[in-house]
Amino acid sequence: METDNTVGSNMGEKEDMEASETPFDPYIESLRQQLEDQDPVLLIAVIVALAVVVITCVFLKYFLSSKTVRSAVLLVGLCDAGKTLLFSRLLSGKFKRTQTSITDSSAPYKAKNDRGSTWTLIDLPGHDSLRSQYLEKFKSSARAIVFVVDSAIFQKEVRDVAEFLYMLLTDTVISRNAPALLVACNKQDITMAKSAKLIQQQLEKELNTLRVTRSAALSSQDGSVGGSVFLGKKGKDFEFSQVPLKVKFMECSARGSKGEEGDADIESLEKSLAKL
Ligand SMILES: Nc1nc2c(ncn2[C@@H]2O[C@H](COP(=O)(O)OP(=O)(O)O)[C@@H](O)[C@H]2O)c(=O)[nH]1
Ligand SMILES: [Mg+2]
Repeated sequence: METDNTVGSNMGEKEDMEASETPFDPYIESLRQQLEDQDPVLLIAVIVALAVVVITCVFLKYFLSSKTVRSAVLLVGLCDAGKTLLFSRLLSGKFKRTQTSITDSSAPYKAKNDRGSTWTLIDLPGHDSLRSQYLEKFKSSARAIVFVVDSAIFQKEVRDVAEFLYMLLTDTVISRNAPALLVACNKQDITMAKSAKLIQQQLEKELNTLRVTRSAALSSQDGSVGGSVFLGKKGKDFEFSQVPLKVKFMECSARGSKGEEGDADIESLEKSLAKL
């Protein structure tokens, strides 16, 4: 009797153990039964719906991120055009003595509009040897390019300015993204300064000649330079309206008419930055 009891209780324990090892078995079994009973069409529909949700999420993320990535406003131009002073004026309104920049500096810039958009303002060094290297780094994130021109000595620099612009306008990445190109004709406080209209006309003329010489150089080099787009429309004199970028010429003075203590005259630039 005693032994029977022990055997019985042992078997009971064994059963308990088996049951506790897989406590979900009955549920999984019934779930599988239900799924088998169900219409396979419904199952496919559920899977398709899930896939659509996942794909939408991926697309949204890609779309939103590609929009947020392009939030940089680049300050470019030749040396001493006034980029660094403009950078400081846009950010704090203050006058700052500047030194030739050899590296880039960036800061968040709050546009003066109701939306309160914030762009990353980037001051690029203008020196020949560093120019393309920094441009390469930032061009794909550019929402706008502020091209600063020294209007006071423009006549002397017109060729260099045109060459710099040619490089920007024939860049594949820049033409594809088509950021706004704001040409800031700076130093208008100086009496010798050329007007924005005159600067635009002279640059169009210079770019027109540059295009002829450059494409001649390209074809004689069996076109292996590649990677650049044709400037403007073939068979037509070059005009800024022909490029995919929205180009706007404006006059400004980072120094301002009242000198170092006064405010800068940069309203037109600020207005354009607010509309980006
Ligand atoms: N008169 C005048 N001088 C300016 C103006 N903007 C910049 N400058 C001066 O031009 C020089 C070069 O300016 P900077 O900002 O360093 O040029 P960057 O090389 O393009 O960064 C500095 O001495 C500035 O004070 C301006 O609107 N008017
Ligand atoms: Mg500088």
